[in-house]
Amino acid sequence: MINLSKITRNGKAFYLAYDQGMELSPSVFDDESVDPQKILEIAIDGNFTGVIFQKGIAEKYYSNTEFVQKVPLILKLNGKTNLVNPRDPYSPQICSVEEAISIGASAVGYTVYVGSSHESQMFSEFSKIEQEAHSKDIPLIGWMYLKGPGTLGKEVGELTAYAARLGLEMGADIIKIKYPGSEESLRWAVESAGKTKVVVSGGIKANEKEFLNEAQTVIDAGCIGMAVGRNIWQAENPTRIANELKDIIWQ
Ligand code: FBP
Repeated sequence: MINLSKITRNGKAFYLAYDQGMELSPSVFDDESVDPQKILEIAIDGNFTGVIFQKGIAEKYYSNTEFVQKVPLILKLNGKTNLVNPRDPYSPQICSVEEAISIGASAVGYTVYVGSSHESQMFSEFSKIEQEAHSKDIPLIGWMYLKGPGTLGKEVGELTAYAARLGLEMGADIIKIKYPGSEESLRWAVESAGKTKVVVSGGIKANEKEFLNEAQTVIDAGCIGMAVGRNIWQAENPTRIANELKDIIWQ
């Protein structure tokens, strides 16, 4: 088993996601959140157990700075825009494990679109990353997202459990999934993931109370934490919501 202590605290995880500039476009930012430096400040004030960047931002704002000692870096190794083929996505690898380590990453991440017809390409990239990351004791986080023609007409709860199981079988140490809509479905996904730990993503900015209620359900279902972006840095007071979320995760 790969040691997760660099990116967890007492077995729990709290990640600040900031790859949305590439994935969704800068339209999700305001004058503050468009600045990666501000995100690093939130990550430290909020005592996150990791910040998630693509390599360009990590190189320019994290590598060789004071932040290296203060918050662990999780580097996304693949990425795509939302401009191309949204119904059958493929997110190509754009950074190697070696490069991630040289930038200062404590863990690496890769998105698999479960249900995409590009499955074989993603499996092949994922398995090479898994082999290299684990040979260097670097944890691998699988973003296991349901997108593509194979998901059409299927039930989200069962598909989420399938995605979770896939993460286990492919060798992910942690998987990041979307909330499937009920505690029962999420609990089944966590069971399906076995010894692979589960975190849930934040999604679009929601009402704070509803978001925190969902976070409680996530923890009750057996997840080790959350990987959140927009619900933190789009909030009026990011540190306050981060603290409330932290209380739920480490209750
Ligand atoms: P959020 O908390 O902002 O949803 O971030 C989580 C995340 O997985 C990001 O890492 C990624 O950029 C984004 O969601 C993808 O969103 P979508 O699935 O809507 O394209």
